[in-house]
Amino acid sequence: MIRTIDLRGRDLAAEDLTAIVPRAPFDVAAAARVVAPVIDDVAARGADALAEYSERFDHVVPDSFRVPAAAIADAVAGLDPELRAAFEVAIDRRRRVAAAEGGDRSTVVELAPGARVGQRMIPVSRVGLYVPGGLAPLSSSVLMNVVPAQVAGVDRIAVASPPQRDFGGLPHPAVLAVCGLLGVDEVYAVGGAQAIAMFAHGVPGLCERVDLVTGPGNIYVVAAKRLLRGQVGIDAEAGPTEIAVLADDSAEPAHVAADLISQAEHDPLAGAVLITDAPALADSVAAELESRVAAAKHAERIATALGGPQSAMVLVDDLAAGIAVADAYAAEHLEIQTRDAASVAARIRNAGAIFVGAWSPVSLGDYAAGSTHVLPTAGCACHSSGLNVRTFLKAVHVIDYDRSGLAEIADAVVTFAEAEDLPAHGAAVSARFDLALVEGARV
Ligand code: HSO
Ligand code: ZN
Repeated sequence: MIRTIDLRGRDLAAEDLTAIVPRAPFDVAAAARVVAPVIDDVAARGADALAEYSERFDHVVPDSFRVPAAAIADAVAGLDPELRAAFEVAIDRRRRVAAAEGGDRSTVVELAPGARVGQRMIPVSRVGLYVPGGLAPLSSSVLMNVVPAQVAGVDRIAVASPPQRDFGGLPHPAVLAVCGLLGVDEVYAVGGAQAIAMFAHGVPGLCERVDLVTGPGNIYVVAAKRLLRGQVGIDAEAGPTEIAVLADDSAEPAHVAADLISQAEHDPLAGAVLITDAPALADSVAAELESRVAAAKHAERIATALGGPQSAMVLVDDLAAGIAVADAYAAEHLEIQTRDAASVAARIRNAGAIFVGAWSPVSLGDYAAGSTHVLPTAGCACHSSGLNVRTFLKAVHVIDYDRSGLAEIADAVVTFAEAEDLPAHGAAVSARFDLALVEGARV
């Protein structure tokens, strides 16, 4: 079901390791051609266009795109107590971790007497958070988006999630319930590219435009984000989910198989990769996969994901080679199931999130570890971070020089500006001192 790629005995330094395990085809450019007219239409016709696309794509038109406060309150009131407790512990843990993510909010460096440069971290004022409906409406994504925005100090938070035909055109009740528990009252029953267009352009009489859009979504949501980036801030282009497991012969095959399956469950395009220096472990994991997939509720989706070119068991000579492969793959989620897992984890450079040892499965992080599950996919972990408090903060430099501070550096600015043939730049500095000379003062 899952293919094996044998890298043993090969000179990995001579290979392009990023090509070893490809991602599933995910043609955002093609999707962008489909959604471009949708975006233009929402910009031109507002709520009328939303109704048309809701009918076409979600097969239901909500009575009101803005979810009434009573529907959110009802969703909270109707929560099963056990589910409510699970939501609450997950929110609490994510909040406690988020509290440490903003870093030192403001700094000032005094470079010379009278020459200060500060950095103020200022929250974005208004954000639009997208929560997918799709194969499974992800109520956990509500808290993964909202909590860091709240901790950052964002004033106005709007959430959009597709209307569900089974729930009278409202978003899934679990999505509404988490909004309610978090105190978010601006919620829209709008999905897909239309939702991103609504956030980016605003819809008169319904939704004011936002400054930043975050959150995962299907390929049409990703395409809309790509097209609207610049008009609105965008967190990332999230592709299908991925898991890589770096394991040695100390790993428990049943656990490795269960973890690979857990992410394959999301999507036929999901990637599941085992990297190991223990061929016997790979054999046992393959056997476990056979039996576990057959018994899984979403067996077909899982089998497609595991059988796709984006999934593989990669055999390597040793853990150093395994680390090189894992770094090149730059998984959204990377589990380390080896002896001394913490020190192996410390040697990883590229992963969206690292799950250390036998007791830290990815699905813990999906819900309740306290970490984010909105993570870079498709190898973007080599340059990007998961959604966190800093996503919602802007760093603003504050330049505060006095006369003597500017005088001390004036020559450097004038010289630099002349070298760029931009003498008016230099003059903006020297003019201040020319004037001072006229007044009889010296620099
Ligand atoms: N694994 C997904 C997040 C998720 N899993 C939500 C379950 N619910 C992407 O990181
Ligand atoms: Zn998941």
